[in-house]
Amino acid sequence: MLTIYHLANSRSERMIWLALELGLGYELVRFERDPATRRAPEEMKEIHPLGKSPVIRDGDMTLIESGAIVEYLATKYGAGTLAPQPEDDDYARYLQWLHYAEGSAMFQLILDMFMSGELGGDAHEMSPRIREGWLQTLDHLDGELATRPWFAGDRFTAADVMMGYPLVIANGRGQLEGREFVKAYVKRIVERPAYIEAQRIACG
Ligand SMILES: N[C@@H](CCC(=O)N[C@@H](CS)C(=O)NCC(=O)O)C(=O)O
Repeated sequence: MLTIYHLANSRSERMIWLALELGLGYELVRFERDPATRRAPEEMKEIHPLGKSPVIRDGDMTLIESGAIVEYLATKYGAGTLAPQPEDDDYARYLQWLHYAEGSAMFQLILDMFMSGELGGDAHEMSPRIREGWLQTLDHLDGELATRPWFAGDRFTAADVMMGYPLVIANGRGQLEGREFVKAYVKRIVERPAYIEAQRIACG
């Protein structure tokens, strides 16, 4: 049995979304953030010592880190539907964007949020430089999505579950204005039935 440990307003939304895209059965265990600090509650450390979200359990195996979890579920349970195989033309691009999402995009986005003071405290003197780098990334992604509808190619893959998350947040921050291809991509993401249902479950 698959268990998804879900922390409110966090990356574990992706796991619920992916499970729905794949038609996987799962048990959901919810955690609320500490109201004072907005951090994960201490009980999450009983699931995994790092106490971060997302975490899944599949049988007696516990797995952390969004990219690894998404790759694991899509490869093990997707029967090739959302995970291109090495012989497929879109395989290399699939892997690139699946890993870019946390390794680069989320890293820049979170840094921009912290440095700008959006999450509390004063803006840091490095904030304009961080913001410039993140906006340049969004420009690059806009150019990529000008050539194809989904990150790997013509079909929606698990790489879009990874990349969709930071781009929906960027849209909510008003950072997609003038970046019409990314904006249209986010519209395609948020109109997917599995995405809509995942949001309902994650926020419920
Ligand atoms: N790169 C990691 C990031 C994990 C992470 O920082 N998760 C955040 C939620 S989005 C978290 O658990 N924050 C609560 C805390 O640090 O107390 C992943 O994608 O799994």
